[in-house]
Amino acid sequence: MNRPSIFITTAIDYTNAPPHLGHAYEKILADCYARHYRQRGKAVFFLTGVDQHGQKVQQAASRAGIPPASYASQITELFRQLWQKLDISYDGWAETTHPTHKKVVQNILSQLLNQNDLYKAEHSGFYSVRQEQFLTDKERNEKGEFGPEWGEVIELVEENWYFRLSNYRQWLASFLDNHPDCVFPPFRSVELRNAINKTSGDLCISRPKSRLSWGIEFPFDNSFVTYVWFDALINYISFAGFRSDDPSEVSSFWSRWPALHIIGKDILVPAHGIYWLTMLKAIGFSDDQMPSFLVHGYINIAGEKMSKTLGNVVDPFRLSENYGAGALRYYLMAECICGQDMDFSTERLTLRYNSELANGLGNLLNRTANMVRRYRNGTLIRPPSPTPQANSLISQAIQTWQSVAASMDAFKPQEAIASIFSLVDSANKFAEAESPWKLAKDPTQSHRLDSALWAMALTSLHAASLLSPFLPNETQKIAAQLQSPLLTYSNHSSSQQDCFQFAEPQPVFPRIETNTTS
Ligand code: ME8
Repeated sequence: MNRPSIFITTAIDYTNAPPHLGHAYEKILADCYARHYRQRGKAVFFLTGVDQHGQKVQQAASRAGIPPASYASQITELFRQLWQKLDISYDGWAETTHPTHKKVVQNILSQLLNQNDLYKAEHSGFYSVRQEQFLTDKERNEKGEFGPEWGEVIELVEENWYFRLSNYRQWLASFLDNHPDCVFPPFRSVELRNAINKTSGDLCISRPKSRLSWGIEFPFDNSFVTYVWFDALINYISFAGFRSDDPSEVSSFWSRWPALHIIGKDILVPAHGIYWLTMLKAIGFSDDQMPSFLVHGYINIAGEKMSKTLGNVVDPFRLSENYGAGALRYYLMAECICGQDMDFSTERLTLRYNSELANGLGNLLNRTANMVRRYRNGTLIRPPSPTPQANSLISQAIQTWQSVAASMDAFKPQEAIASIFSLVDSANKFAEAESPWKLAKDPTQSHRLDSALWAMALTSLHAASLLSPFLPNETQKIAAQLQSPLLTYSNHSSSQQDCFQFAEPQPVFPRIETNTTS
């Protein structure tokens, strides 16, 4: 990540149902990255939002007996509230019903028509009336039939607009051969490359208004709306200034682009890896302007996929009410391995929070604050030449910044957190070894006492600063207690800090009692 700016996006979430823990995980992951790169002095543009069109939303609205626009805006509000509760610091917000987005989508459709990348054709096939979709052989059951879940299945002939994806298939295959690193983790890149070999044909990108009205109208054929994916993917550029009427917005767009898209494993193939890359190529983006993908795994519950049918969908509002947004953010980032599925458990959340935050960092901070107040009246002056033991702890703190940056760049946030906690551990062990409470009894040990307390206070500040992308709220409280601003990558090693003035100690990480329910 040597670029001076970074453009992070997440998938925009369907507004057909309220947010679940999987949505929260993706946004927290992206937010930790956005905050981490801001701390490294990069110009970050973090875009997220909601996918408001399409059949799923139209169907959910009709079940609720309200117009799709009202339904989508109610669910949109829930997403916005959740991101606020979870301290998600996005810079751009995408709502696909926004007129600016609609204009960009229509503009792209017209461009593709003019360059002969679109054509109209008839398709005949089996169609599920209940699910309102064409069925393929993949939907047949073991008996080779369309099961009762599809309701009445009829043969239907329908005219639609198609995007000449097949014109770009060869390009996509060689692009991926030359840029396998554009997808992380590597096995997902292989999965995408294999999928390209199996794809054929073009992409149907319209739906007749007679069966789906909730979408963006074709600018040159008003009896059709745009297929939801063709509409939704464009959010990544339409809400970042691409083809804006304002030239300064357009130049900001090009200073941000290409994006790092953070998406779940279910939407790499075919949506992002095939549709989006070929769409960008057709619009005119060069190979150097292609985005990259961080593909995360799923949050499962007791080994099972979260689903309404299983009744195991975890409500992130309730979790953050019961445990606090910080505990949830911390646990998800400390335990996830980017790219792999993760089993969610409130027991693990409680265990990690209590042992690492309450007992680890919380304890370091409390004992430091209490001793500085007791032995130094709350004010600690930097000793001119700290003891070698204190210096060694301080050097570890300074080195941790590099390990954290390297782990984050390698998409290993769990390793970044582990190196911060090895620093906290060292500081607590240092406290035991130095035993400032014993040094305080002997006036000849005054310099050693100052050194020990100084190293502990400074390490608390380093650890809190390094953790701030993960725990923005709690680490601000630590900074307030140390009466000292959090450090950044540009000032951590040359900090001119020469004094700590401790405020009244407040427990920043109160223990979670194990009888709290999820
Ligand atoms: O796919 N664990 O929306 P969506 C982790 N609107 N992540 C999960 C998850 C889980 N259990 N379940 C879903 C859409 N996700 C489209 C995206 S982008 C132009 C349009 C992730 O609400 C999922 O992988 O179904 C996706 O990245 C995001 O949540 C939104 O899913």
